[in-house]
Amino acid sequence: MGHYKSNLRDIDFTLFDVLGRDELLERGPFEDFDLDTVRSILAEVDRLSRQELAASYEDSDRHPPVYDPEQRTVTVPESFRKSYQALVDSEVWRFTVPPELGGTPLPRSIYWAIAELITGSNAAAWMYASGPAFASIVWRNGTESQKRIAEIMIDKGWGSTMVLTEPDAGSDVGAGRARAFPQPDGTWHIEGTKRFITSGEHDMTENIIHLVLARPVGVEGAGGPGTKGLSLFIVPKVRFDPETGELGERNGVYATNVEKKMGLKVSSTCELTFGESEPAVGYLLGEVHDGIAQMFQVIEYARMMVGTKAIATLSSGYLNALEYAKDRVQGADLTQVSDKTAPRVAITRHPDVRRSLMTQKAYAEGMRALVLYTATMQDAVMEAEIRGERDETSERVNDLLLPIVKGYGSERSWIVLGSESLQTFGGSGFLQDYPIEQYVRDAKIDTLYEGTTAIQGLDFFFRKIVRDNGRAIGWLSQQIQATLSAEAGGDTLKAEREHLATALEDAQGMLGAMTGFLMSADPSSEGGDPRNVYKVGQNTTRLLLAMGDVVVAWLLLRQAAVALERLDGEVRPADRTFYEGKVAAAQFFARQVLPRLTAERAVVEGTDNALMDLAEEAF
Ligand code: ST9
Ligand code: FAD
Repeated sequence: MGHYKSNLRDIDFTLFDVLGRDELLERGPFEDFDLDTVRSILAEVDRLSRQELAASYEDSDRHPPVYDPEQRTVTVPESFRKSYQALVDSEVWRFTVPPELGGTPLPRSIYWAIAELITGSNAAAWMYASGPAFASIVWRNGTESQKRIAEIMIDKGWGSTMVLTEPDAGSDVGAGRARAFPQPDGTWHIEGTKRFITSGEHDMTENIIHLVLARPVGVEGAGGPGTKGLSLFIVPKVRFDPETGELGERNGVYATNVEKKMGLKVSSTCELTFGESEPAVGYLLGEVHDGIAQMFQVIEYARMMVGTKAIATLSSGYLNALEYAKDRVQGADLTQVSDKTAPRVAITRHPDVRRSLMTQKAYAEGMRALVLYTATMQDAVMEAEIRGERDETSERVNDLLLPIVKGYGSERSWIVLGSESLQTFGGSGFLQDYPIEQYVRDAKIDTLYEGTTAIQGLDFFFRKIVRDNGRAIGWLSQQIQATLSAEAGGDTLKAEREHLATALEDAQGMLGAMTGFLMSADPSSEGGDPRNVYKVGQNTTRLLLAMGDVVVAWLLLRQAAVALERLDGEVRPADRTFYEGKVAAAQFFARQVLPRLTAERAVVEGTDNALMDLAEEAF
């Protein structure tokens, strides 16, 4: 058996029973898909994930890619190459790209369900195989001739990368120093060193298309300071005929180092040096200097992917822990603990193990619902786009939810994986005999790349709430309120609804206090002190995590209400326990997690600037 344990039952329940995604099928842009077809796609991706993709997970961790500093090449392990090829051969990439590039678009919610299965079993394979998704960005933003490059990228199965980070420009992308020099033939020469570039060099594709942020030099109206002065360039590893894709000379971009990492080792993380001894030729994407906005199209997708990966790992970690706990016999039942001859029981009988397992289940299933609910916003945006319209509410709500999926999803997943899933195995969790220690190592990166949690917190408060004038968060609060008003779950979930109502109030209280700090930081207002913005900054991550808990509790409650309806009718025994588990998870989360938000609110409301006044030497 491979390491990966999927939860197709819960994916199906969330997509169709709770979020009604079947209603999108057999009409409009999705007329070719009926429910049976979609279910069989999910089942096949599930099989692929548990088998071919999971097969190389352990081996490629123990035998990571090898960097040759002489040739500046990277060789990936054979086991991983097979998984990668199986993923490419499955052609799931067709669900990402527009029809013009050979795509067969599925609703985004189904797509992200597929992504859970693949990133949970082998996230690195997903990342190496993202060339077609990158091609769709080139297609969407490119000139006519660049659209041809997008087609070639797909036809030839080329790899691709997103290239932002530099040694002195991580979170602060705008500090980037890589430069782009215009050439008489319309191309650009890129110079500089980029760091930490995922899939930056490998031997699985004949070419790699790098999407590189660099600052144009000597161009009027472009190249200023900060992120707004950055432009986005298509820089191939090997130059090629833009009509036929036939490969030409090696371009002047090389992997000058490959990092040795804590986890996700098979994913090559490269230092890329541009234009060191020969020109690194690039093409300005879309011939417009709008680099950061173009790159954010990639980043938004990648943030969703990273959150999905984290949550997928937690789900498999939980199911591995559950299987172990059912088998592991240790100690007597607590009611018989003084009887030294009492029979030994499986650890699932111990109250603390049950607390731990239910914590894992509630977070894993609640955050799966968070990903899929967010994807329903993308469904609406996609449908509107296809009609030639815009659905601004769904766009805003999707934007609001993205830092929750990425920031909250990765933080909660990593903490619960380490403190609960691994802990369930006792000392065995620390060994390489089980996948869990690799999960903990592999999932840590999710709180770091694509914007650290702190960056997600800042994005959530300043951009997604304040700059949005509270529209998206107001809309979301109304949806939660509507569930409460409709008394979803009837008497059975009355106490849980009360906990949710209090938690929503607490989160709103936190937001209110932070908005107050922000207003009092305005120097033009009476007594305004700019340093009060520090009081906001001390709490942005706290607010993000609190709102994540509220949304997860709400979605668990909605799931439980549906489960209760099903339990009212005829159900098979396996379904009965599934639905009972859904109700139990919602109850557990509402009763044991949400009450903590009242304390978090008190912390926010009591914030002062003592932390910021303290001398650095006192730390
Ligand atoms: C990385 C990669 O870590 C790790 C995994 C690699 C996986 C690769 C495979 C993935 C596949 C991808 C395939 C893609 C295909 C897609 C297919 C689609 C079907 N939302 O606030 P300002 C923009 S990579 C949208 O002043 P600062 C916006 O244009 C490294 N846009 O920022 C804005 O202008 P305006 C990841 C946003 O103070 C402009 O930026 N590194 C958003 O100048 C300036 O905004 C990071 O993530 C947003 N949320 O700069 C860096 N925010 O305001 C983290 C900003 O006029 N750091 N824009 O609209 C940050 O995010 C910083 O906050 C900062 C600050 C750099 C934005
Ligand atoms: P720093 O920005 O130096 O942050 C250090 C600490 O300070 C963090 O805790 C951070 O939260 C905090 N901090 C920084 N600024 C602020 C602030 N304003 N407010 C509050 N706290 C702050 N980049 C790419 O371009 N392409 C890739 O493909 C890619 N893949 C990666 C793969 C791996 C394995 C790794 C490790 C990184 C990758 N990155 C990639 C880079 C990644 O996106 C950055 O590491 C990340 O954005 C953080 O930047 P940094 O490491 O420089 O940390």
